Amino acid sequence: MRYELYYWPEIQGRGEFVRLALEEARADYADVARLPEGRAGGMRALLRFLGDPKVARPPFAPPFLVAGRRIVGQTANVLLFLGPRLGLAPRAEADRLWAHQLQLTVADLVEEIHDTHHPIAGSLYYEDQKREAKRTAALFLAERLPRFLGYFERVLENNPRHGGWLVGARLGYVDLSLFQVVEGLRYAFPKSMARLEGRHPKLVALHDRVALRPNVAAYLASERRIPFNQQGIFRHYPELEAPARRARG
Ligand SMILES: N[C@@H](CCC(=O)N[C@@H](CS)C(=O)NCC(=O)O)C(=O)O
Repeated sequence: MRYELYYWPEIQGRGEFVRLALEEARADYADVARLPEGRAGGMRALLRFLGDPKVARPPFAPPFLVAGRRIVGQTANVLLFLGPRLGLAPRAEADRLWAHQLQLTVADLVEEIHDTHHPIAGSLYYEDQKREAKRTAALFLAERLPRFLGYFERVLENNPRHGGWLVGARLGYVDLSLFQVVEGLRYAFPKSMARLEGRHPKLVALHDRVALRPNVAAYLASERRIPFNQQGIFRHYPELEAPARRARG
């Protein structure tokens, strides 16, 4: 099966969670919007798909995947679809649901990370919501991030298979996503991560093991991996890590 991934060509964004699964499995896929502009590739192909009135089940936003006649949108849903096909999902239904639940929690975390620099609206520039971003980021780093990281650490600790992966005894798509979250957080919030990582040794170990997977390592070293930048979900604005000013009164 040749898969077509549709995602914005210049950022890792949410598309990266799908890319990592396809790359780990060495799946045959095209990153359509990054292909030369034409009927079968480029941004026009992506936009045409989004706007095509003939598509009965259109995706709301990228990333989405085309597999034969099927079009699958929503990152967690794409991974739910791809997981068993790429050998990155557990067999039992209860375990698949659990993996999907964790992936949806990753999606929640990603949304909150995005909101640290765009708390008011995605359509406004960061510079136009900087004050609100500072408040949002301070609360995110003090309250929400430790809660999310602590949760995933607990999930790793509680996995009865104790193999270092989130679900069962084998690497799955959620492990790849959590690797990406740690990578992104290190880029966006290096000081906070330096402070928090010591408390989350299993999460750090998971990250390191994923980075050593031969297919992942080859991908990360390739030109297919877009570097982090200031347009994606993970952005490094040093001012968002500055210590919060004490509230008065
Ligand atoms: N919940 C969706 C969110 C999709 C999403 O927000 N995609 C962004 C890029 S990462 C986008 O292009 N949004 C355009 C829009 O919402 O209009 C998912 O996890 O896939």
